[in-house]
Amino acid sequence: MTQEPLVTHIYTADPSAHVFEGRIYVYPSHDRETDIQFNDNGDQYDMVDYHVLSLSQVGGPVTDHGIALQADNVPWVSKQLWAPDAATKNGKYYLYFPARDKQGIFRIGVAVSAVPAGPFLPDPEPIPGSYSIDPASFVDDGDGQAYLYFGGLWGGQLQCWSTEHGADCGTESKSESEGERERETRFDASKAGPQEPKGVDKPALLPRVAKLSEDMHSFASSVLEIEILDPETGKLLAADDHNRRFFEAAWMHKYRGKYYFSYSTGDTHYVVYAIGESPLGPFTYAGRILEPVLGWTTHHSIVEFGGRWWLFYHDCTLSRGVDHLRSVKMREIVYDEQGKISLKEKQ
Ligand code: FUB
Repeated sequence: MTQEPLVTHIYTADPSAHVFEGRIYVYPSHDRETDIQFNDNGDQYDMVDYHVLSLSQVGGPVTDHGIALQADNVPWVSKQLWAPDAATKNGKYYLYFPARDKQGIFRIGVAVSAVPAGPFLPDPEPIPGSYSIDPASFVDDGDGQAYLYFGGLWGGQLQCWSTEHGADCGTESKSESEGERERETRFDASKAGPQEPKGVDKPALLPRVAKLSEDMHSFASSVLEIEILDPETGKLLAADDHNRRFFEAAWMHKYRGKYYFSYSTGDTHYVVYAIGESPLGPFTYAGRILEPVLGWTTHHSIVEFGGRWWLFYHDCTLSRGVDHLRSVKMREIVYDEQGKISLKEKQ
C-alpha cells in the first residue's frame, strides 16, 4: 500500500514531507510532459507550478489541495520550478522554491501563507544571496533557529558558484572556522552544465547552508559549506567518490539529538546520509538509505509521524521509466541502536 504512488492523477516528485497541524503535508515538484529534448542539464524538467498534498493517516486518502503557487505569478522567475520545501514559524507557513531567474540563473524564492496548503504569496525578488537548487528548511526544536540547506550539481549550477578548494583531498575538517567556509558569490557561466571537479585527491563540491532570519524571508548568516567527512579518514569526501559525494536533494532531520544530513548522489542514484552533532556540521558519512529507483533522479525527505519514521521518495514506475515524469511514494524506515537507518523490510 505504502509503495504505490500517493497520487496518480498528476506526476509528482522531490517530496518534502512535514507534519503540520496533525497531518502529513507533502510539498512536491509537479512534473509535466514537455517536448524538450532530454539532456544532462535537466532542461526537460520544465515545471510551472506546485500542488500541495496531505494525508491524515498512512495508507489513507491523499488530498491534492490544488495549485499552491505558479511561475507566472512570481515576478523574478523565468522557468523551471524545481524541488520545493516548506517550514512553519510565527504561525505562518513558508514555501521555499528554486527556479531560474530572467538571466537563467537558479535562485531560491520564498512565498508565504496562513495555512499549510497555501496558496502562497511570493516575495517579488528571490532571497538575496541565494543560488542553486533544492532548498530544504529545518527549524531546530532546541533553540527555534531555522536553516536553509541547498545546492545541486550539473543543471543545478552549484559548480558555477564554487571556487575549488586549493588544498587537496587531504584537507581536514575546518569547521571550527566558519569564516573559512563562506563561499564565493560570483556566477561562473563557463562551469554551467554537467561538470564538476574530478580527482581522487580533490575534494567534492559541498552543499550549502544559511541561517534564516526570524521573519523567514532572508538569510541571517553567510552561506556556509557543509562538510561531509569520510568515517575512515576524517577527511572530506573526494570528487571522484561518486557513490558518496553530495549531488543534490539535501534534507535535514534530527533523531535522538543528532543531526542527519541526507542527499542524493546524482549520477550513481543513491540516497545516502551523514550524521553530525550540529546543524552546521561537520557530518560524517554513515551509509545508504535507498538504492537506485526507476528513473535517473532520486530525491527524498524523512519525517516522524505516529511514532514511526517515514521516507518519502519518488520513482518513474507510473510513467514506465520516463525520467521527468515521476511519482511520490512513501516507505517506513527504522533505526538500529547505533542510530543507523534502514528501510523497514516488510511494509
Ligand atoms: O525536479 C527537478 C530536479 O530533479 C530536482 O531539483 C532534483 O533534486 C531532481 O530530483
